[in-house]
Amino acid sequence: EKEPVTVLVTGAAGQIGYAIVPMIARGAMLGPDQPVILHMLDIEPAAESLNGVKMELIDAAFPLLRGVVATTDVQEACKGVNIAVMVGGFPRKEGMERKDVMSKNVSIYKAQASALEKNAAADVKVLVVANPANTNALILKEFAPSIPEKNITCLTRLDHNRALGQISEKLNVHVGDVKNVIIWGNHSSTQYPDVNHATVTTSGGEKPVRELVANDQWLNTEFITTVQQRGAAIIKARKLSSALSAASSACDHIRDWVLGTPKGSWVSMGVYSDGSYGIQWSIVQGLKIDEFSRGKLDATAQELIEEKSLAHSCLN
Ligand code: NAX
Repeated sequence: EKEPVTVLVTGAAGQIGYAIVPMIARGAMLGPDQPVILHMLDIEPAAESLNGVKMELIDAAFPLLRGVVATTDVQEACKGVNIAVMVGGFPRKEGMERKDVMSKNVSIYKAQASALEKNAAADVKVLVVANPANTNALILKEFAPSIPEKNITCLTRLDHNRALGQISEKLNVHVGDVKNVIIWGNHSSTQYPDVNHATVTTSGGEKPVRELVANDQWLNTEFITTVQQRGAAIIKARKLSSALSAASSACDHIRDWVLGTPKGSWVSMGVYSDGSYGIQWSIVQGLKIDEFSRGKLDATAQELIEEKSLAHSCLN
């Protein structure tokens, strides 16, 4: 039998936390034969509720679950962690300036970076979910210099999956037959969901999405804005932000990172872009970028650069 893998979920008493811990305990993240130990972190005001989640995990009697730690101590939470899913953060509340939210999250991610660096396994794989996800991941990287930067990523898989879902609905094909969409840039409304390389597996072989949709107007406007604004649409409908889809996509992200993607297919992850290749994931090279795409890529890149300088100004 395999040795258990220790998975940390921060913000585990929150919505996404509540949705993701049973997925992890059932093997949706690391496979049906991989035992896991769950570490759940939240803050003091949520301690009782966090303990309730632990009680439910015990009650669900998951055979793969070999231990549960529920704590408000970040050092204890990070001890021996192999996979860290960072969901905890300070949400933007009505009337708050972007800079205020940034400042709160920058200090959380700075502190948690040090705790991970000190206590986690040397090869810990980190996935940041909490917003601003890309910038929180950048701060985490800067304050955990001993963790390889290839091991620090953020979630853009939800946007990727949303794009697959929209194509599948539009063409009335199975979502599992759609692949190779790309999400470029920030996990925000400037992100660019790109279908220029996406395909659908049909009985007649693999066909480009652009050919099957045969409606560039829809692909270049409504499709893009639907994916960009999907988070807001969920909030409007549910009065709560995406949780089950975020949790499921976070499991997909880690699963494909640890176990790999099938030959000929790729997925979207927020990664530190240094242009180089590595052993775990690699950036797909050589894709043709047309002028329309170029403009969208530049806009979202510009936003990330602005966020980075805002985050750094919060550190002073
Ligand atoms: P909730 O507010 O339900 O849960 C957040 C939890 O984090 C709370 O229990 C809170 O007590 C805890 N927390 C706050 N500060 C903490 C700290 N310093 N250490 C540990 N825990 C702390 O939010 P939820 O809906 O679960 O969303 C969590 C985060 O995911 C938010 O930042 C949200 O914006 C972000 N999202 C990111 C997505 C992505 O695709 N990257 C999509 C979904 C989601 O909106």
